[in-house]
Amino acid sequence: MPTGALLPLCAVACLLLTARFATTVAKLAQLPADGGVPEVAFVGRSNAGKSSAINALCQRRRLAFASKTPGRTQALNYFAVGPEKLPPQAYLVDTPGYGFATAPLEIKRAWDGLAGRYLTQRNALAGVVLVLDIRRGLTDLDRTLLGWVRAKVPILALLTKCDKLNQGQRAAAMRSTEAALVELGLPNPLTLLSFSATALIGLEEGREFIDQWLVPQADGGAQPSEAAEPTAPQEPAQ
Ligand SMILES: Nc1nc2c(ncn2[C@@H]2O[C@H](COP(=O)(O)OP(=O)(O)OP(=O)(O)O)[C@@H](O)[C@H]2O)c(=O)[nH]1
Ligand SMILES: [Mg+2]
Repeated sequence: MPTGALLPLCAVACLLLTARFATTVAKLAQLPADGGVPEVAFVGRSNAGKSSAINALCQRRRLAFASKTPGRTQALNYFAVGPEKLPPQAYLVDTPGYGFATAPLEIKRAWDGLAGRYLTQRNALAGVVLVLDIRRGLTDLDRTLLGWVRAKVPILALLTKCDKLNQGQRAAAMRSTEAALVELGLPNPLTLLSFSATALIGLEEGREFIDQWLVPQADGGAQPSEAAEPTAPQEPAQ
């Protein structure tokens, strides 16, 4: 294995730049075999910017489908990374957004029956990217979701759309979101990153984190779930 100070950055860029669409999973039975290929799931509220973040990190305009209409991503969309002619080295997984108040029943079912179970049960899950609109911060729906992520699975909180705030506002939003996350007392390794898919902010750092997760762990990764069965996150009563 060659060594050198520049190698990690190159390896990161090369890996995510190979991303291509792999499959859409509408039912748990359609999931790829849980055979040690690491997966990184992008989760977050509807319209938070999950699909846009995947596109920006992979430097592709329309790899994941981004839309102004909340709730467009309704299934698990798998993107393979690694050399094209070989079996996938890892997957990025775009998940349905939650919290879209007028979402049709199928979207709520997707979280009950598909995405929630995927998150709690998937052995291959090597990391979770929690996409938060930096102007909104952590919501109760995000807290519910974080409770489903097994303790060993690291979390990257991507505070996206930071182009909408000035430097001072960004710093304040980062501080308050960090405090809200710390207050949860999660056992998971946790990192926050200020990000913008449109202004291309935080891309290298984000890629570096995700790249670490995409290399299979010697200990076989996360253990089988002991988490409770999920129920779809609901809007808290105000
Ligand atoms: N200004 C700005 N807009 C963004 C950014 N990221 C996403 N958007 C916009 O936010 C809207 C939603 O983005 P998506 O990436 O589709 O969000 P999503 O989380 O995948 O949405 P669902 O699939 O519906 O849950 C789109 O209009 C994007 O153009 C960003 O970093 N900055
Ligand atoms: Mg989407």
